[in-house]
Amino acid sequence: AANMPIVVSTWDSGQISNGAAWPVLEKGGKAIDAVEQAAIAIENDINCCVGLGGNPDRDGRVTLDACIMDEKSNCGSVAFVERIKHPISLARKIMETTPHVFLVGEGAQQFAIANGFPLESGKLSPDAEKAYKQWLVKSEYKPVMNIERQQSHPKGHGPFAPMRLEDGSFNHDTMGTIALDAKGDVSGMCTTSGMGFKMRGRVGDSPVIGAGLFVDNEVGAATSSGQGEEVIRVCGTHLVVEFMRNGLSPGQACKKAVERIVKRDPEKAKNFQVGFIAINKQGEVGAYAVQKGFNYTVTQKDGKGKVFNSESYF
Ligand code: SD4
Repeated sequence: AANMPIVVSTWDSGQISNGAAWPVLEKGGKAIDAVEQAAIAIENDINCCVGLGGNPDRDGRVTLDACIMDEKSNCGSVAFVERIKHPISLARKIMETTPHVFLVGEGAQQFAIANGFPLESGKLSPDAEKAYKQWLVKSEYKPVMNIERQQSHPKGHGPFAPMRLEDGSFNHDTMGTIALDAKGDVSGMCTTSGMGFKMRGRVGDSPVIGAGLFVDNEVGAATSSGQGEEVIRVCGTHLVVEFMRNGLSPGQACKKAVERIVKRDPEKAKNFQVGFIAINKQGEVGAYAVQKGFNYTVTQKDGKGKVFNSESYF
């Protein structure tokens, strides 16, 4: 029998998002509602990499990317959206009330306001303010490739620099959540403030259907974290789901997708991180990453989130 309901999120901060998703799933609720709650919880949390408290772009402005996808392949995305607290709910609103999938920037914000989403202040969180000031000191404002290549994430995140906490550690990253509900339906979400100190207007994989998130209710779902450009190139999560369709387990599928990414430029791959997580319709879970340090959180049965370390290529 299938192992359901079950919810899986990227990183150990998946405890927060799974913790909000589980009560929905436990009551027999829908996966799409569970993943939206997962996103809302992590967007409310003040951290480096998701929501309005996240790290800003080089101009000092926080710009958010998010997407959501349900069991009928309905999907909604927002990118480069400012001053809206819950981009995931905005993505869902686009999915449910417009003929479109993707709204960006000012247009996305305008749609949000028209639909009653409050316009937030745009002020950086104290941690993000500090991180931005630090970044300004060390970093020349020169929008060239790889300017960030000066500090690498202890978790193997790669050349971009997430925010350092008081104790010297880093808090978490892009949150992707995929869930299988009691009825056997799959949905997913992905939400992020993107790479810290990115070029203004830069959009990563997270809001791109088939890159940061893909759901196919015949097969399963996958989501990703890490250097978005590398994921977009191979339509990473779509690739993972197609590998599962062809018979691979979630873990094998994630591994094959990572190998595809590394193969393109093995030297370059030594210096970036990409991690995938996936579930199939049986409720089996898998993950794989380019670098060590990627982890993910699984919640099922007893409702307690369990953190697993992903295997990696290097
Ligand atoms: C991006 N994939 O914007 C995101 C960043 C990320 O953990 O995953 N950070 O490319």
